[in-house]
Amino acid sequence: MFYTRLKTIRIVYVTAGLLAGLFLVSCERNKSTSPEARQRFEGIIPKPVSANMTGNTFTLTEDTKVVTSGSVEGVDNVARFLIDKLKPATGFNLEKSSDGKEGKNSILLSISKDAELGAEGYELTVSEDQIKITANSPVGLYWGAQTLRQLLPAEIENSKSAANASWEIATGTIRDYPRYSWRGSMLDVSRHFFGVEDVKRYIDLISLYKMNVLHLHISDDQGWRIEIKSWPNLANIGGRTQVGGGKGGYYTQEDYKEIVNYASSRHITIIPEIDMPGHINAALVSYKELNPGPSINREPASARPNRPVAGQVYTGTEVGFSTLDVRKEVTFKFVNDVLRELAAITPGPYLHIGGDEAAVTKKPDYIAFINRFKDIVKANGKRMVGWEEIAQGDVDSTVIVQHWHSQQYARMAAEKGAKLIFSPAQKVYLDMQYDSTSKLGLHWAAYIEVDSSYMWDPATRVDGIDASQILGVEAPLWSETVVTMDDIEYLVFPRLPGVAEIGWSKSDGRDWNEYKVRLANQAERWDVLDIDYYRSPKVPWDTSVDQQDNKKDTTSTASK
Ligand code: NGO
Repeated sequence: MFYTRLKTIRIVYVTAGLLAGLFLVSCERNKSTSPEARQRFEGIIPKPVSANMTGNTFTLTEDTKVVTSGSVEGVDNVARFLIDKLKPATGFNLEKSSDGKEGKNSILLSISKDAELGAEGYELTVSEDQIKITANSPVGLYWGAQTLRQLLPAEIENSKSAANASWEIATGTIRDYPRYSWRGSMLDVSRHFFGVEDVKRYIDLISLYKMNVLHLHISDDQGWRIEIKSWPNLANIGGRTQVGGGKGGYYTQEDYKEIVNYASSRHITIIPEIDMPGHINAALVSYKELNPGPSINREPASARPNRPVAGQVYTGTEVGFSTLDVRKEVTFKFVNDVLRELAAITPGPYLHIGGDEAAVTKKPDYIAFINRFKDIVKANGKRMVGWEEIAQGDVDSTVIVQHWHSQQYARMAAEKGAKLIFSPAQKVYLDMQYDSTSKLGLHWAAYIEVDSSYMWDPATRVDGIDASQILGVEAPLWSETVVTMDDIEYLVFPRLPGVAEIGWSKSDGRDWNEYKVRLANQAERWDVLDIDYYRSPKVPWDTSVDQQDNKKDTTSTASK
């Protein structure tokens, strides 16, 4: 009797214990979405096509596995990228498996067929015990992985030491694909030189916002920045200095290949620009025979004492004083050799020939130049890209014209059937000052605050251009006033994520007042990434849940 009662009590206890345990387990599994995880899910930049939360939480742990399925080349690289990105901050060395099994506590990457997602889109589904990213291609999976980064707490960006955070992600589904195929930025490494490590950091920063093009402006009046083996003085002499007279520098072809490979691992295409026939002084300094004959040098230098003299080392910032000579055959030997060597180390399909501000090139000569450049680029198996002035030449649907200043040239390019990319200086020149007090930058086009750089649309910017001719957007950073990586970051952030959103997200419903809150929430990520951003008064920086809860000191800036 006594024994039976004891047994009953024990059964009751055990059952109660089991039930309590089950309850706890189910509570843990059904942990509702925290305000922070919700804010991250709703705050993704660029804004996804659709994002719906289901109210629970997935927690990344050291036992989470990254699983790939299918044998498409490149999927494994995305898995590796994700594991490497998550490791420093979490301290987890996540196991990778390629058996495609959708186990519990896993991140599954798989290739699917989903026409709506197109070449770069992805679907990301988060449930309590699994994350699944599907896409038609590795690049789509990669953008899905970038979204996943933004869904995790900002501390995930700590690349130096393990951070103390609970790695929670809101459950739900995101379906996403870009509006434009060309979403880029340009870095001017000629006016001031930036080395390989700086360029890699720049690649990582633009990639976080799903940009897929990096245009490198590698030659200008002040400096030639790429080794050309058949014309060695270009780099050896032409690369010796920069604006302000600093020591300059150049990329060896091996350096350049390293940049190209790094970019390609981030699904970014490098577009090299040799600016011709103007902006060519560094080459004229390197090889005297490239200097124009007497018919071009119309004015003696004494007639314009304050203007730079072509053919002499130049460390100022004036433009439009140098040109190649269309009548010299050596000019075309030079152009052929340079573009041939560059094409050979550039896997991307484009070569940019510049073409802007050739103020001392006679118009018929200019047109003859552009037409010959086009043939040379084509003969090297590439597509020609050039600044909008090239619309004066025989541009056709194989040519890409980069609009920066003149609506007339943009329309001329469109009428001739060319494709266009949009870099309107008044909106997306990242070298423009934010306002008259900005510590860096120029203002010839405009002062561009963050709201202004976000509030425009490529489809309506220039009348009379068919939407099908617009490939996308590119935000250039010219470096006349930009000397260090911190300088780059100050001008680029917080404007660049907005340009990325203009390129990626649909325009319906795009609204500054909604966007500025998402932008503000990125700031804690930038702090962890050590980005020296400009704390614009237009952005409500203290809207993050964390900052509201803890009443953090919002007066301290991110300045290093
Ligand atoms: C212009 C000019 C560049 C300057 C830049 C400064 C173009 C296409 N050409 O843009 O040489 O560096 O402005 O904002």
